[in-house]
Formats: sequence, structure tokens, C-alpha cells
Amino acid sequence: MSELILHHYDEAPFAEKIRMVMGIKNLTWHSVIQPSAMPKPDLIPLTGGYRRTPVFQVGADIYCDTQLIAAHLEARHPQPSIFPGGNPGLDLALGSWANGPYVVTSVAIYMGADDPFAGSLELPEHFHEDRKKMWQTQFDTDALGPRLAGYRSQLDAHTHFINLQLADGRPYLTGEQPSWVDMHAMWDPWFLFAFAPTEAERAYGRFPKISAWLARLAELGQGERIEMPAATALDIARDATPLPPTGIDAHDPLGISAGTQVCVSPSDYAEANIVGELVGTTVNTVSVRREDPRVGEVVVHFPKIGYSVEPV
Ligand SMILES: N[C@@H](CCC(=O)N[C@@H](CS)C(=O)NCC(=O)O)C(=O)O
Repeated sequence: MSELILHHYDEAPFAEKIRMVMGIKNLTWHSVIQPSAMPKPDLIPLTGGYRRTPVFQVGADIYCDTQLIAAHLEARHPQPSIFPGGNPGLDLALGSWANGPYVVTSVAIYMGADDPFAGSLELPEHFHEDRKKMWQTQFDTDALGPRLAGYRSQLDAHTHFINLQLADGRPYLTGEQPSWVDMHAMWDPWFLFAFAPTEAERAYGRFPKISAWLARLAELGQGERIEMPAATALDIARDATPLPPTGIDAHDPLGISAGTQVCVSPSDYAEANIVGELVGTTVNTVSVRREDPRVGEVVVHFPKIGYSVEPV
């Protein structure tokens, strides 16, 4: 079986979601550490411009966004499932809550906090500027100060969802087993404890059930993680052939034929234009083929939710 390669960095909470999935499924995978801020010279040849973290690679197939990566891992390694309650639709749909209003609230708090570098993380000097630019479609970082109280009260209302679920003493949000819902919900506390600990303490310090739940999630581990140099991952992509194209979904309302040059762009934050030949769509994915001088032919897969697709 082809090797599973995760491009990430340890401080990335979205990557932590996928590392936890690796832990639940006890998978063996290769870890390629990418920079936490631009430039990313060993990632962009694979993705064609998508800069976010994590990115998942199997040979010459590149999977962007945790929504897609989690679904792909579930299809590839169904047991143990990340949908143990038998509600995959609901568990996936909660991504639109987690990746949207919930995440934006915590990022706004971090970006607007008095000392956004209060955490003990080693981040590049230009990290804050990089993130300011990346989040500019969601908020003006320089104007966040007076709005912090509002964001904190939003965060507490989101946290209340977690407290409601944990109130009856269950170990995980949907019951006895960890699920994708836990991964969605842990993003904000995990991020704030790492990046803005004072804010995290304010938000979660008085909820022992949340601390116990986070500790339980940390015990899931990461499966078997093997470090891999970025150059090796690029060589693997160069030497592999992408999976055969799926073609266009019969009910696809986009109305774009296979073979058309298209531009795929995140429609939430971190503007990027990934241009390639449309080779496949499903009800919830879009795939484009690209040529790159370093890696040759690759196919980059995106979820449809949160991404626009336009002919160029
Ligand atoms: N919707 C994306 C969001 C990914 C995302 O925003 N990741 C953060 C890191 S946790 C990021 O990309 N930050 C900028 C970077 O790593 O360059 C997903 O679910 O994968």
C-alpha cells in the first residue's frame, strides 16, 4: 500500500485534528514538517498555491483540507471509525460550524489579545504579519482590541456546546468512543492553550470536564509517525502516477467539462488560486491535474465546501 504522507507542523491545530485521526486508527504515516508561515517552497510544487496546513499526500495525489483528508482516511481505513455513533453526515456537517464561526472567534481572540505571543511556541518573526494578511478577509487585526469582549462572549457560547455534551459524564462528545466531533471541538481549546494561554485559562479554566476531555484526547496519540524529509516526499510525487480520473459527477451543477482549465480558491480565508485541468468531481470534491517542474504531474483534490471553482 502507498505511503501516507502528512505535510504539517506540530503547532498547527488543524493538523492536530488529522494526527488524532491517525491515533484513533493507529495508522503508520510519514510526517513532513513544513514552515508555519510563507514561503513554503517544498509544499507549493505539490499544491499549486494552496498554502494551508495540513496537506495530505499519497503518491502523486494531494489532498487539501481536513474535511477531505478525514473522509479519505475513513474510506481507506474504515476501522476504528471516526463516526462511531453512526452519524457520519452530522459529524461531517459540524465541520461548517467548527471551521467557520468557532475557529474565527478563537483566531480573532488570539490575533487581538494583548500579547499574542504569550505562548511558549517558537514561531518565525514574520508569523504575525503572515497571519494578519491571511485573515484579512475575516477581520481587520488592528481593529480587534475593542471587539475582544464580544469575541470572548462568542467563544463562551460555543464552549457551552461542549459543556452540554460532557454534562452527563461521558468521556467523549458523542459517547464512549472518540469521534470526528471531538476533533472539531478540541480545535479552539487546543489552539488557545498553545498560542494564547491566558485567554485559554479565562475561557476553559473553570471547566474540569473540559480539561479531562482534552487530556483523554491527548492520550489518543498519533499512530506511528515516521519523519520524512520534504525532498523525499517531492521525489515520491515525481515518481508516482496520480490515480485515474473519476470524471465529472453526473449530477454536478457546476456544468464544467473535464479537461477545462479551472481555478480553485478557498472562499473563507487565505486567498489562493490553484489553476489546473479539471479531471473529476463528486458530490463533495473537486480534483484538478497540474504539471510542476519539480514533481511532474500531480492531481490536487479539494472539498467543495469552502472552495469555489471557476473556469479560467
Ligand atoms: N479549512 C482548512 C483550514 C486549514 C488552516 O487554516 N490551517 C492553518 C494552520 S492550523 C493554516 O493553514 N495556517 C497557515 C499556514 O499553515 O500556512 C482545513 O480544514 O484544513
